[in-house]
Amino acid sequence: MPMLEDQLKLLKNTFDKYAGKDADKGSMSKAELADLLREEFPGMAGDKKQLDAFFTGLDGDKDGKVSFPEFVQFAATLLLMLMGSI
Ligand SMILES: [Ca+2]
Repeated sequence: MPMLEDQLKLLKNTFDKYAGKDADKGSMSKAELADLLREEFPGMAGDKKQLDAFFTGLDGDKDGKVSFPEFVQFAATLLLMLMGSI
C-alpha cells in the first residue's frame, strides 16, 4: 500500500478507535478526546481547563462533538506545529 494512503488510513483508524468508545461512533466526545490525548500524547495531557479550550478549538461547528473532518483539521494543524510552520 502506498505510504500516504497508509498514513491516512491510520489517521482514520485512530479517530475510529476513540470515537467508537461511546454510542455515537461517528464523532468524538470530550471524554473520548481526553482519552486520545492521554494515550497518544502523554506529554500534552493537561488539566480540565486546557482540555475544554482544546475541545472548543477543535469543535469548529460548535455542536459539542468532534467529527472526522474536524479531527483531520486538528491533525494537519498539529503537523504544522511540529514542523515549526506555525
Ligand atoms: Ca463538531
